[in-house]
Amino acid sequence: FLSHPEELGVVAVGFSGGQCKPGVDAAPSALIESGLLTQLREELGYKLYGDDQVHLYTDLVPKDDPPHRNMKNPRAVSSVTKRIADQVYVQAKEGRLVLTLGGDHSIAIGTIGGSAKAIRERLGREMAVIWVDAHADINTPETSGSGNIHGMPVSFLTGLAKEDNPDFFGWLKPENQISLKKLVYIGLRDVDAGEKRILRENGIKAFSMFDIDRHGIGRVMEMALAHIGSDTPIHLSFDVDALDPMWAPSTGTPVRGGLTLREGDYICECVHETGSLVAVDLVEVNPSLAPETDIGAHETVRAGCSLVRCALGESLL
Ligand code: 5AB
Ligand code: MN
Ligand code: MN
Ligand code: MN
Repeated sequence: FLSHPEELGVVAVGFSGGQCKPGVDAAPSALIESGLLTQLREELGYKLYGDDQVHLYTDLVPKDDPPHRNMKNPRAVSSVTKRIADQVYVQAKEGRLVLTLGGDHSIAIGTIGGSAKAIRERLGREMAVIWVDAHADINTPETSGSGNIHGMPVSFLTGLAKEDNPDFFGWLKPENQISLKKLVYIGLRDVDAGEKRILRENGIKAFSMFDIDRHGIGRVMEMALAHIGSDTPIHLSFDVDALDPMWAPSTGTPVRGGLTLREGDYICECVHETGSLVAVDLVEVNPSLAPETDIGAHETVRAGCSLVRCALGESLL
């Protein structure tokens, strides 16, 4: 699905407005300083495109941003994700694989919004999304208990949450959205009651930690990819909190009982192996949240780099 498989469009987004804990905005710089982009260039042979800088988008954050429909920082998140959608779209429209380094998971409104539109225009096809996360991030503004938009991106991206005002995600048009049938979750273990109802009522495909324990990650990946169907472009959105806090403690909403680093890497390898990957997000690394020692932050950044390298083909012999 890529016209230039060796070209990688990189979007680095230091944005934290989709939740309340500062620090997740420092993740792209931490990942880059630890050598991620150099490895992709020198070891994996990618040609890198996009801006070299990490975008903080402070110009898009209004001084006054009161809640709207219970959402916190709604204007900031809406205008930043709109800008991200444009950036990702430009790279994806060129036929490049797009890597976005977040940032909190609200940025996926932009990354998926941008790649879904480019894939539709370029290939005339609907893209699938593999959402790897401890959480389902499918609250509507009304079901959300926290008001944090990083728990809502999937509801806006699938049209479950509706809003016409362009200041509050009304800029998302059908071409930016994805079908609930083409969405697959892996790693779920902390899903709100309202989200469980949404998953059930819409028949959304989800592999929880229970399914991974029962079938093993190998079988789960077979089933997940079978659900999507071969020959479908895939956007992989990986929340580092899908990993167990043993491997990724520095994240805003850690949940015990998660994936091992090896299971996370395996998910990324399987997606790469399909040859259908068109975009990858790595989100929710927060280097300032390092329980006990600063080994935590270092290990989490290292885990994030490993996931990205696997998704981009490092393990191919
Ligand atoms: B993350 C929670 N469901 O809506 C909510 O880290 C947590 O992007 C959301 O997966 C976690 O606030 C968002 C309780
Ligand atoms: Mn080119
Ligand atoms: Mn998430
Ligand atoms: Mn999460």
